[in-house]
Amino acid sequence: MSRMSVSTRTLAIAGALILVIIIAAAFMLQGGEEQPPETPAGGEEEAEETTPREEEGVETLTIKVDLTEWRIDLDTTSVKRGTKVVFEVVNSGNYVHALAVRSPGGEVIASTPNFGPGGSATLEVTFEEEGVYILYCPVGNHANLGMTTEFTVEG
Ligand SMILES: [Cu+2]
Repeated sequence: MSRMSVSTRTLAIAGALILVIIIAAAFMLQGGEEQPPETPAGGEEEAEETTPREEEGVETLTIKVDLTEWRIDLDTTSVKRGTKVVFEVVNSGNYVHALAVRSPGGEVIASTPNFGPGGSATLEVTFEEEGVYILYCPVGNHANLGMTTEFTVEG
């Protein structure tokens, strides 16, 4: 009886061990599969591309213009096509003057009002067309007296 008993107990223990191992293995397998895939919260907020907007590539350039008898002096005499120019015009002469801009096609595309000695005016022109423009004083015969100068727009 005692032999049988030992044998039975051994079997029971062995069976229990095997069961434990199987259960343990099952848990381990399950545990390995159950690892939740990490969903990074930061994945949604994609960095917005902050490329500085150069609006249509328009460049602005300030050019000083001096009007006197009988000449026009510019501190810059050429720009690239598409440039927006702000002419800061000063009358340093003794007569009333003004500044006008004539396109290569002969059209007057911009002009300041007439203004007196010591006065100043601002004229904004965006030069879309390539070519040689004329800047001149439209007052009286001032242009004929010398108040005229070329202004080049390069392509
Ligand atoms: Cu003039």
